[in-house]
Amino acid sequence: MKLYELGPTRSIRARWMLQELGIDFEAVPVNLPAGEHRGAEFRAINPAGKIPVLVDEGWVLTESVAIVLYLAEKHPERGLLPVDLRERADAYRWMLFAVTELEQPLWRIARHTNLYPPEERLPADVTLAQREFRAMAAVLERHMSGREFVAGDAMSAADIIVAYTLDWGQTYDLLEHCPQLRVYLERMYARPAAPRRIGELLRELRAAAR
Ligand SMILES: N[C@@H](CCC(=O)N[C@@H](CS)C(=O)NCC(=O)O)C(=O)O
Repeated sequence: MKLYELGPTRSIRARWMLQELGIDFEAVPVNLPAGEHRGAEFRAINPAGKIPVLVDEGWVLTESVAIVLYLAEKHPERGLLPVDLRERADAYRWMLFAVTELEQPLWRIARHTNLYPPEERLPADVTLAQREFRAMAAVLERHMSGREFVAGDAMSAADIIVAYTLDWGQTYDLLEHCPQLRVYLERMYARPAAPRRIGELLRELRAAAR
């Protein structure tokens, strides 16, 4: 298998699942700061020009959550998706909550503080997005009361999606009001198969760009 990735990006979700499953894979770095993802060669693999991309025996899959689910379903014996219908539905619920309610405000913050050209950035949207992220994180904080994992009583694909997204929120200091989420995050990233933290990888990427 091949994973097109770059340090702190959403490709971490795919890497994390591969590492949890102990699957050997070829990591193909995509230099986003240099615009490699906009070139014809990469667009032939993913017309959206985004990472992660997984290639499994020549078959291409994009979208980080789809990749994580594909890998979990390809290895049912590893139990990374609950078998019970309602527990599985709960896992889907929190994955979708993470990518819609939590990730979208984070993506707005990233674009309006860093990614858009300075003249296109809207500082007012950063304030709104911070407020929306905090409100939705508080919902998850209440859900996690007394729980070790997001769905069911074992680690699942949902924990990978949620923990990565919370780590992203923490890089913007948006989890001060969520002590249980901070403990959960540390526990998830203490797993032997956990990837490196976004903050550390971002610092490395910025230092390399200087
Ligand atoms: N919904 C996609 C989002 C992928 C995405 O936006 N990846 C970013 C890095 S985190 C990217 O490749 N950005 C390049 C660009 O938008 O130009 C997923 O979850 O895989």
